[in-house]
Amino acid sequence: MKNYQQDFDQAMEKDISIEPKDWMPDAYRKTLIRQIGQHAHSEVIGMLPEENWITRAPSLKRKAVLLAKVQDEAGHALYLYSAAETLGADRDDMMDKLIAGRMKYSSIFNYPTLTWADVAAIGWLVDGAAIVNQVALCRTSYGPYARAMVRVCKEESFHQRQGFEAMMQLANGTPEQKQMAQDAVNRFWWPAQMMFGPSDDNSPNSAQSMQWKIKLFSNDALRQKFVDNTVPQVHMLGLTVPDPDLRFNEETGHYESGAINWAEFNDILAGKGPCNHERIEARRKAWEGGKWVRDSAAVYAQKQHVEEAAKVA
Ligand code: FAQ
Repeated sequence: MKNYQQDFDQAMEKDISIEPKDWMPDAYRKTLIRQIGQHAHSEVIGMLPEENWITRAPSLKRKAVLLAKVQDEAGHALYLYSAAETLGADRDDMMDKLIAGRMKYSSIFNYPTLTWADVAAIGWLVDGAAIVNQVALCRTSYGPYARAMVRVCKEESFHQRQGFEAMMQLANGTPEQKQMAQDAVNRFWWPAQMMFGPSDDNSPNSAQSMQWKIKLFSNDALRQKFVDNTVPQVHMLGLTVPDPDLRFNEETGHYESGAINWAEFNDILAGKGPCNHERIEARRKAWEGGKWVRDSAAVYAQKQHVEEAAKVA
């Protein structure tokens, strides 16, 4: 008799990706739906703080770039919802759970974008952090998720560069513009680090997800990579890192950061961040407002199906 668990374990050992029709443990499927669903929701909610600036971008060029970026994020959500559907998840159900607060999205999108520099900081720091996490996910064990990440990473790297370039222009501008850039770094530096999740000794899902090769690196390892990549970029801009305890360790070749404010992170996860309510409300309105479009598309698809079936008969 076929031993499904053994085949799965061997695939894990040999780094053979798991595909939708392969047998997989229920808990593996559940964990993937949780993570991919949260990731998809983050892309959708992540459009809101940026969309807020489309009408106020400082030039036509900036507006065109921002529009393209926000559209890319919608595309990422579509790949990710589709990947979750290959595991048997239902898109409407995932959306209902998001709106009811029973599925999470990234903590970072509960902060407001107060100035244009915040939009630049999102492109540079938030997409920068997302890339560090997602490059690792290009080799995650579930095939459809890994393949979606390859394309997402290409687009995110364009986002990161445009954010850095927008930041560079501000940092090299008037003293007021430079101050605006510094204020944005001050606001987004720590929240960007929190995107990687709780510290390793406080991350309930990591051990199992690493055993299943869903996660290839721990939360802290990826956070460290982000800090090592980004501190020199802050300095290159002539700005400062808002961490008085930051120091470079010559022996390890890594930056050592000060303590993260985990109480702030936990508050955000508990729905008590500055924009939690506003973000979910915006999503609820869009979801309810778009119902007639989804219903019409479903009726049209059904009609096409009946007509095709009649032709075959
Ligand atoms: N925010 O045990 P762990 C982007 C939750 S994409 C909210 O360590 P895990 C693109 C976690 O779900 C950004 N919740 O969990 C863009 C779990 O709760 P649960 C999104 C968080 O899954 C840019 C609990 O805490 N990227 O930005 C967060 O092993 C610009 C315990 O944590 C992804 O989703 C958080 N930051 O590791 C778009 C990447 N961290 O579910 C627009 C894929 C943790 O048990 C504009 N996801 N939690 O109730 C992952 O790699 C992982 O899910 C982690 C968390 C690393 C986020």
